[in-house]
Amino acid sequence: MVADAQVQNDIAVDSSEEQDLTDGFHLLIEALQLNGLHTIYGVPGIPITDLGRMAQAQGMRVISFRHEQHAGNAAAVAGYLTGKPGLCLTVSAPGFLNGLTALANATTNCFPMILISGSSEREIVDLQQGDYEEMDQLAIAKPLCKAAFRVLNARDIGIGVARAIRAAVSGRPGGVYLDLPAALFGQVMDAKEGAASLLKVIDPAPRQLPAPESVERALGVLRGAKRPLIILGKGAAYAQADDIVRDLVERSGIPYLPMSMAKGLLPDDHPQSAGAARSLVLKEADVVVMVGARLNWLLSHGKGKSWGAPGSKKFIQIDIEPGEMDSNVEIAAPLVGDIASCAAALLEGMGDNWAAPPAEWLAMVEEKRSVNLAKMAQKLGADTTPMDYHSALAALRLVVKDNPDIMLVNEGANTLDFARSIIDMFEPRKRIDVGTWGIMGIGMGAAVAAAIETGNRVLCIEGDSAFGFSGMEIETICRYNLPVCIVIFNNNGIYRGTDVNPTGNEDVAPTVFVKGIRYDRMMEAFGGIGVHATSRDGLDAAVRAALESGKPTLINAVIDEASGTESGRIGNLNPQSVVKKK
Ligand code: ADP
Ligand code: TPW
Ligand code: MG
Repeated sequence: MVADAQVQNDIAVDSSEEQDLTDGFHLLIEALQLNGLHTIYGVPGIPITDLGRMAQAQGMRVISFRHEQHAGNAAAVAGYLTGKPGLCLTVSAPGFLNGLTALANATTNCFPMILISGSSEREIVDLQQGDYEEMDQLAIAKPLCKAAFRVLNARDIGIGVARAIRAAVSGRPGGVYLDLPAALFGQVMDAKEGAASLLKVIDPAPRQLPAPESVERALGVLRGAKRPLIILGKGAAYAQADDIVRDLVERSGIPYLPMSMAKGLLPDDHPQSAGAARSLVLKEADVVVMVGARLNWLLSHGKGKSWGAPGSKKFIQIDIEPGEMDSNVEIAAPLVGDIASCAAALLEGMGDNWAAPPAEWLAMVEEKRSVNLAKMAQKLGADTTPMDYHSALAALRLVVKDNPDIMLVNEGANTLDFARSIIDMFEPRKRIDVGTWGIMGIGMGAAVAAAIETGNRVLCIEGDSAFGFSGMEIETICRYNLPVCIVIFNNNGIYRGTDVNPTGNEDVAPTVFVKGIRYDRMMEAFGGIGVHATSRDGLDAAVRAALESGKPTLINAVIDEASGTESGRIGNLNPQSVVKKK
């Protein structure tokens, strides 16, 4: 293949003349490095094995996974945490498809990433002549990501990378596919011309200022509010405008509700947090300021019973994507721009004498909040054997409180929903979870990226089913000796371990796993530390030891198999059969 590629060289190579040459491999690596992209998550193989080797040799960090989906999830999380596109590198067809789920998921979550995939020979693929791993990858990727590009000539690599970066991070961030046919890597060109063809993208995610009249309109709506509420979403966390968002919340005096991954943008114990009065504020608020959050299923589309009487609310929405406005309900004051600029403009318009929301509203929220917090404290006090979700999470809650800088990764159904509401977060962008799709399988990829990108310790709280989707990557965690502690909430299955097969035949129910699995022994197989924890104290001690040592650790936490509920907190989304079969 490489030999073929060299036939296509743009320039004739005259061996009698001393000429410095470069090739597609080197140009790609240099283009990435020039743009400050120094880490690749991927799986090697034809045609990108040498690319990984050379990237490592040139000083890039190349993190090899056991499956592309997890490398892709790592790249997406790297994008979320850094605001630069995370890179995922895959082989053609099957490797590409494995990475594509992560690319689509990144796009859905508005995380910037670039899936770079090698592909087979264009001429053969397009004539469907049966090449090795033949597939029209560009066409398949297109509907599943924000933008998709193919580079055919080495001299276009610089532009291709620049376009991919800009598409990933500008406007609403998302996933970009970059298709690189095998022949490209071996293409040779003059080194000087090659260097000149690369570009460092200038201002890849330019500020987008809101129109002054939009700001005025928003302030007008806000001034008329009697029961205002701010909802912070993961877009606000992504924007890294932490101080300005905090200023907006505090100067306005408005209660706020963090969406799952926005927890910690302001500390969850902040006096204005309405997290513990969620149902009340959603129902009763008359003006809702959405900051980098969408009115999708996670917020019941901004309508219905949980939002109180129809027409009882006005929405102000800050978002960089104009098309997001009115997606589900009317937005009374759309504020299109980046969060930092929009929040700054609102703050300026508010001035220093902005009136706090009516005391009656604040008292109503506070009362509900303290009642709910007291209820929760009581539930967390019970130390049950076997552990249930509350008793296990009571221990982990304190671990996070004592270590506010740790990165928390969380997936599962009950394991997710309980952990999200029980574990307070204290710093921005420390919580990574299943995101907009509620997807299982982000766990280990997210853990690897969290450790690599931040250098912090990572605590993963995983349902036993959720863990299974990416479990093999604990070898990756051990191989790179990452400070990751995985706690598996082992309740023998999906939602519960108690379902039975009503027919009485030998197959177990579809939601049930082998009873009493010892996941801790998997970790030992890879040289990590495995712990079997059957009590709250045992769990607490094991997690603290893991964080102290920084060694890859997996704790198999035994959870009462009857303590979960169907689909955690979203059981209402399950369709129900009305037909009764005997
Ligand atoms: P959550 O799930 O936390 O509610 P979503 O993913 O639904 O959050 O919403 C995030 C929103 O933030 C998206 O609509 C996206 O366009 C927007 N967004 C992302 N980055 C920025 C930014 N820098 N400025 C403004 N809006 C942003
Ligand atoms: C890619 C469907 C939602 S939650 C879940 C599945 C399979 C697992 C729940 O069990 P777990 O948690 O993790 O043991 P717990 O504490 O309730 O027992 N495939 C994908 N994504 C989703 N969301 C599913 C399937 C699902
Ligand atoms: Mg489970």
